[in-house]
Amino acid sequence: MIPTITAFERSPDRGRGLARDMRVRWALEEVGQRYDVRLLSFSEMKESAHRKLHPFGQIPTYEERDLTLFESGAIILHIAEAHAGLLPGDANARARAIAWMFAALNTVEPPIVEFGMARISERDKSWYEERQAMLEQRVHTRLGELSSRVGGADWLDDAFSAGDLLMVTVLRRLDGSGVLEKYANLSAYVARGEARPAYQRAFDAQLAVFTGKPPTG
Ligand code: GTB
Repeated sequence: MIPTITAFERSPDRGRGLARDMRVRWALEEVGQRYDVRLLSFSEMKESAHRKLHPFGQIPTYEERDLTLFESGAIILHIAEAHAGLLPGDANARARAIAWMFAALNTVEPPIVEFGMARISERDKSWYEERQAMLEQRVHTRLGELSSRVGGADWLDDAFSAGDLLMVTVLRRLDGSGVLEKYANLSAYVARGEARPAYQRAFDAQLAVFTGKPPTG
């Protein structure tokens, strides 16, 4: 059975692949699993039919047979456990890859999201500049630490894993801020993720929702 995910009918990112359905699409492409997408308006996301799937009225969700999931991290862990390709076979390497999934979502994503949200919604506040400098510094702290760990490696822990998939999508949230560019190895790391054929297919599919034209690939 083909799983169904949900995504924005009109993503505010205008097809830049920054909404969290992108990471689920990418994971499904990496493991070669076809999927259907149900597009939702902002009002449909808050209706009771969707809240039965997602208690917070958000995207993405994932439906497969009698299983319904929300939270992009949980969805990707499920996909990675159900298929080969996103988690190593060795038990210790697998545990480390899962640790990187949590690190991406719990340690790196929060300061990046806070920084990005402030840029969108707090620009008119008298304290904007002062707070933004503090939020940017928090992002730099995390990126500096991550950059030191990644060093010259291709991926976070040996082979590409679901940890890399999540970390790349999290770092992409800095798109347009000029912050990631200060870390050459992290910029190269994100570019390596974006160059993967599965990433490209996922990106084209979400872009097609915005342009209204079918993916070319
Ligand atoms: N922790 C949850 C998860 O990982 O699945 C968070 C889910 C979430 O934040 N979903 C967002 C949503 O549904 C879309 S991805 N928001 C609507 C709402 O809460 O009412 C966040 C997002 C939105 C837009 C951009 N953008 O335009 O660049 C980027 C990311």
